[in-house]
Amino acid sequence: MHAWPSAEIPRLPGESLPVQVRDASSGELVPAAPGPEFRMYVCGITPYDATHLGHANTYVTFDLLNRAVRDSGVAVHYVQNVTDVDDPLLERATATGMDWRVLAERETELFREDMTALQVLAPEHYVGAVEAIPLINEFLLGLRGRGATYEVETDTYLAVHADPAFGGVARLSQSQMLELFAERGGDPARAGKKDPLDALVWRGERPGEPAWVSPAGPGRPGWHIECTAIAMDRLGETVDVMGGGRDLAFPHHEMGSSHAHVLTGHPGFVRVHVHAGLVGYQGEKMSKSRGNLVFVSKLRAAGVEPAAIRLALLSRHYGTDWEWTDAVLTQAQERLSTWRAAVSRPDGLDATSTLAEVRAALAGDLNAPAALAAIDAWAAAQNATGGTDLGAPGIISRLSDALLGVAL
Ligand code: 5CA
Ligand code: ZN
Repeated sequence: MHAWPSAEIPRLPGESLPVQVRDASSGELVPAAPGPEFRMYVCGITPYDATHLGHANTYVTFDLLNRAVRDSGVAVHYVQNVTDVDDPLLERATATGMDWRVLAERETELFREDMTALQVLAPEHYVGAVEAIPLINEFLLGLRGRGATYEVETDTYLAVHADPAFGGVARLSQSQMLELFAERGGDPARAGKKDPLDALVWRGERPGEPAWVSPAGPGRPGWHIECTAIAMDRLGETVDVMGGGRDLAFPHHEMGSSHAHVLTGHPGFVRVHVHAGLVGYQGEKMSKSRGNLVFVSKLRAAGVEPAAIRLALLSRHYGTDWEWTDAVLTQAQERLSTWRAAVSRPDGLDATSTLAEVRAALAGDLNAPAALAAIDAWAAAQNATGGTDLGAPGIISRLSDALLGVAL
């Protein structure tokens, strides 16, 4: 499917640094893009409702990584999916009396508008689960060829222990895995499974549900196989960064990796998992199922500038869980005004060291709050005293635009 338009990235003077990120599995800082090309897959939305600030935070996080890696001179290949057929989408469509396809298209279109407004660079490939079914079918044949699948009634499962590296992504205990699996779409208690953690790779047709032809019979894809099949088709057998919110570590990314390992026969699918912290609201994780949502589109409709929303998201380090409040937004709006006033002055305070500080902050595990602090310091001094470097305001504008995605 089509993605959304990307704004042009201004060029910046000088050299940047190689980017490091924290590997969510090992906890270590590692180079994000050690080669000449950087392959990134980020899990996309399930389009049954509008983009909330938790989603936006995740996509802005990976946009920051995309921008920092590009600035370091590395070519970026970025792929994102849309889970445009899955249980929650079908349930919402039934509950609201809508055709599931119409609902998915409507919410995907709203997501595109939100991403465009937030100045998130579009992925090179934006792929829906439905359009990926031929890839998933091939993947199913491959897994079956490895002797790793089995059936329970009309459903097909992959035996997790066919992957000797299973468990290496989230590194949880058996009881933690069982608990999260039950909470997040898995079916550990289903009778007939060989292991409670075996994942559904193909769900046989049910009355009233959409179904497609496959080597596993008519039905629809399991969740994890979708992302693995799309990532391997567009990026190859190894991706540099597999990204998403922290709630995807288990089971989604764990299962996705195990699917790939079983297919390829080696455990090298993902080099680094990067997980964004979860944004909460009113004391709980913002989630569609809890209903405590702040929608990007509603803020925009109320006249809030997308650049301020983006600055609000950047004011917290991506690795932490944090709580959205009105004060976070107000502070971002004030910051945006201060920066704009500073770059609008007819004189200029030298910005060379600010550029270096912002680059260093982002190269060190995407430390956006430190990057904002560096520009705050420049803006405060510029607003107080100014200077004689007439090119400096332009450098700050371009760096805010190119590296932070905030046009001043
Ligand atoms: N379609 C699947 C991924 S293949 C899915 O998880 N969709 S989603 O719509 O539920 O979430 C989209 C992305 O937003 C995921 O990366 C998820 O981890 C992230 N996300 C969801 N809620 C939050 C939150 N409260 N804070 C931060 N990120 C979140
Ligand atoms: Zn995914």
